[in-house]
Amino acid sequence: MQKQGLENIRNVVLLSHSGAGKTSASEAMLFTAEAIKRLGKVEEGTTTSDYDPDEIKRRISINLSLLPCQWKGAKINLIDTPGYSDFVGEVKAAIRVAEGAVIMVCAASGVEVGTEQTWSYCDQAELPRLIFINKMDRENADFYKTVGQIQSKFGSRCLPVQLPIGAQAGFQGVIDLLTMKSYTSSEAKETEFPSSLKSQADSYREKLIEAAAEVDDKLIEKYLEGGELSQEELGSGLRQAVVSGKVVPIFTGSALKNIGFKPFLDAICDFLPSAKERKVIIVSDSAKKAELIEPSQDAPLAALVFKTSADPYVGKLTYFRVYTGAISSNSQVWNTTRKGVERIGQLFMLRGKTQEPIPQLGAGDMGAVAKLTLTGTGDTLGSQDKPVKIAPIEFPEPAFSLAVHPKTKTDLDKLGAALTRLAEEDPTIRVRREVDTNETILSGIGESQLEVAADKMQRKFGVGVKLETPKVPYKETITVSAKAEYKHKKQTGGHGQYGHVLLALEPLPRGSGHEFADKVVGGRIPKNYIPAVEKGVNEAFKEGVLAHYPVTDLRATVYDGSFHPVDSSDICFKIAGAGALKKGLAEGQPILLEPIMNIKVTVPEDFTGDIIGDLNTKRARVQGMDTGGGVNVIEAQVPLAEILRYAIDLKSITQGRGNYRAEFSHYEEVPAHIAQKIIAERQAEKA
Ligand SMILES: Nc1nc2c(ncn2[C@@H]2O[C@H](COP(=O)(O)OP(=O)(O)OP(=O)(O)O)[C@@H](O)[C@H]2O)c(=O)[nH]1
Ligand SMILES: [Mg+2]
Repeated sequence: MQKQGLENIRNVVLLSHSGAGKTSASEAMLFTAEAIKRLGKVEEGTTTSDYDPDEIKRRISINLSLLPCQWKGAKINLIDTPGYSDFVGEVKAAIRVAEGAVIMVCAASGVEVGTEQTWSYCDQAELPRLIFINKMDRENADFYKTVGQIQSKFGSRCLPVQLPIGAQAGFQGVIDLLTMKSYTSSEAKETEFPSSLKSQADSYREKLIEAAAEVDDKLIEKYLEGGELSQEELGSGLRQAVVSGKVVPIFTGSALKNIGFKPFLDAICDFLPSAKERKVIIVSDSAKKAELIEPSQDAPLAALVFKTSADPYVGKLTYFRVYTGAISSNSQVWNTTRKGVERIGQLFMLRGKTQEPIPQLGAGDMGAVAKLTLTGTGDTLGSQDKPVKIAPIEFPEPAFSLAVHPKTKTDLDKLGAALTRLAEEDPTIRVRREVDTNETILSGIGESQLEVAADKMQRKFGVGVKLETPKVPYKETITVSAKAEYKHKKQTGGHGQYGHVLLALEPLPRGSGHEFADKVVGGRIPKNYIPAVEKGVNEAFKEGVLAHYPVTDLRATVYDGSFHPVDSSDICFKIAGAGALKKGLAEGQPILLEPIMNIKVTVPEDFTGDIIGDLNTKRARVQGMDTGGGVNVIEAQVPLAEILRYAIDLKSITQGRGNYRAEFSHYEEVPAHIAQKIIAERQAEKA
């Protein structure tokens, strides 16, 4: 692969809802650019991008893939991303290291929720973009209807630069409105212009010329005076318009039939910004503020790590994008995020699973290196002399959790290490231990993502796990003060057993936890036995009398008792302490407590009624609502037990347009009719 200057590199992310054809289109582009010899198919599991066994099995992309190719002297680093919303972390990482985006839209199904979502990510990142209307060969494919949808959702700045020749089974090729040339067949041979499309093409071309002229004072003057813009002027005007986001050109074709990709690769080179044209935000420790730096070859190294994966052959593989300077094989760099030296072994240029060893990677380019020890996703690799830190990638917070149960004892032993690596690979996955329920909780964006994670644990790390809905950490407490007495007395042959304890229990406010106090006077229980009583009480706090849940929010005071000079011992007083507490709990009109969460649901306005209606069925108390920009943020308090699968409910109510965050607020009494059910289930479980 030849060495590239910054201005000859295009880092381009492919985005869309699942199934629009990103992976197929990237395969067609690699084939057209002769980077691969055989055109693979998603259906057959043979594409360059979807090489992972989990991707082949499910026929969807799960990971971002780097797919470089050479086109007209430029190096294009295509980055294919998953369209399924659970894998949004990969999309965010890919967007961060690209200068331009291609949004794929299916000619038959049109603009979908996922299309709007990726569009808004591009807006947030201010990413110049091209639209490709794919699947023109498919039944029901309708270019003009799709263009209409695109324009009504994303504005009139979206303008066709191509028109299709034919549609569905009759789809043959495309007309380029800039050059007024037409291309048919997968070889993209230039053919005679179809005369039937002439007047339509002229009118679309006119709109394009006007939009291109508008970005440049000289061009608009010429245009308004009725002058013809030259081919060059038209191209450069359009480029400016695309780079500044004033125009989003629409292309079309068929990935399956490999039609339309030659002119599309041209367009990527001609219209999308080069690696030189997009500044990167850096944060400096000293100044404590963000600044922008320009990509440049002649500066110390600054490279952003945007992905970490566990490769079956080389081990941990770190993907990075160089912004300034260069990075060489067999060298040392400074990890400016973690402030430590990192040894760099062999660098690779990746194309799907292919790893081509390379000596160096320069500014603007991206690649990977194996076996870094210190470095994680989001870190900057740089130089110690001039340690710049690139602003890290912002990943969405996990919103869906499942409990992980190892299948066997061997699986249990390997579980911790596997989970650590899983979280290292996917920044949207978190692992934590829930002490109250004694479960390991795996959190992420959605159910499919966690299922894939479980498959991956089995395949990559040899750890078998079952995923289950997490248990709710219920607690128990009492509602009235109570007194209880317990005498542990046994006379068996020689040495007997004797411990006698009187406890007073009183409820404490929510969130107080449990306390133990000693008010024994006159040595009725000798001081040296009090710690044993406390131990017994504390142990009994671990399991309440209603449903074996931990006891909280009460004080147990030992105020009287008696002892035997020979038969008493620590163990006897421990038993008596525990026994007294159990009796007292039963006397104190015990209740079940459940965790209440503060939840913030962000949805487009139209869904507000449905969301509130649904929350009401979940015993929620809506506390308030923030409106603005067509989006409502609903705040509510809701029992954790009701929102264990809320990510799934929310997705189905809003077709994926909503998101939410929940955090623990406090414990509250479980309503009696629900408590009865929980107690019955728990007792059945214990039996
Ligand atoms: N008829 C037709 N089918 C296509 C075309 N492009 C892709 N497909 C099919 O559509 C399905 C999805 O294609 P993919 O390339 O996997 O789509 P994707 O956008 O990568 O999907 P995700 O990875 O899930 O986001 C596959 O069955 C493809 O064979 C096309 O141009 N025409
Ligand atoms: Mg794909």
